[in-house]
Amino acid sequence: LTVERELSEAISGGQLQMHIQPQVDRHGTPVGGEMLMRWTHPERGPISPAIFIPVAEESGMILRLGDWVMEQGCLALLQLQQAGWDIPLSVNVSPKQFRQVDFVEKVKQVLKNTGAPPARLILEVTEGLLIENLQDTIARMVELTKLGIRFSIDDFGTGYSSLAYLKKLPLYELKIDKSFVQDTPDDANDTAIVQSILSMASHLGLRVVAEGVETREQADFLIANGCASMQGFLFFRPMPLDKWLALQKQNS
Ligand code: G
Ligand code: G
Ligand code: MN
Ligand code: NA
Repeated sequence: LTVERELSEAISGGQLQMHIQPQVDRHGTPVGGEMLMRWTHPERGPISPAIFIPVAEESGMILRLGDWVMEQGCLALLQLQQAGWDIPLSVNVSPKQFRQVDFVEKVKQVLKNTGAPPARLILEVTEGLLIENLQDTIARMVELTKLGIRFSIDDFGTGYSSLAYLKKLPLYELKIDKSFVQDTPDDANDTAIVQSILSMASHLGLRVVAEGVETREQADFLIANGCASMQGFLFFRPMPLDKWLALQKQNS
């Protein structure tokens, strides 16, 4: 309950911030970005979303956080567009958030209120979403896809769901989890797993983003195996949107 109250204060007290982590293509050119939540507690300092998201998910606070994140994502998308950056932005959606009865309606509403372009919005969902109520999940995804929104499977390969969903869902992208990328190209098993994901995605017509790319060797390996996009500390760390916009201005 304490965390719940603290998170509630965090939202109203401006302690939460959205950062952007740019994604790059094989040439290092930014082609998109993921919005990541950051919480700076007035006394305790920065608290990782890896800690507070699961708590928020457990307590139901994720619904309020999720609404806020979706709105911030749409506002960021608008800001990027206005700065001449017509690139897609990815927003994380937690399973509980997606399963709200009025989720589709809420997304439509925030798009309408902000005027953000739905065709530039990518929603990242995890495999955990796909374990229950698959028919309902498909129906919602189809409805949102009709608006132009695209779907990405985050942390691909770490969940417990079957591969059958890959042909049932209207997907645009897979994100290879950083735990697989981390030990490439040295670890033979991880190398084989990453190559297999890239090959399968290519045959299924899905875009792939590799996450957690930290070394040049990892990037070269991914590029050599046809990975279209990469995200990781080698290229950019998550940063405030303003910082990113200023960087772009400088380089243009
Ligand atoms: O940014 P970082 O790597 O510390 O994030 C840790 C975890 O928190 C990741 O699993 C990430 O997906 C999750 N996360 C970060 N921002 C958000 C968000 O806005 N919404 C949701 N649902 N999860 C987020
Ligand atoms: O689960 P999700 O993919 O949404 O979370 C992305 C998380 O990965 C974010 O918390 C982000 O801060 C983190 N991250 C991004 N790039 C790197 C990286 O190169 N190395 C590591 N270890 N983490 C990264
Ligand atoms: Mn993500
Ligand atoms: Na991930």
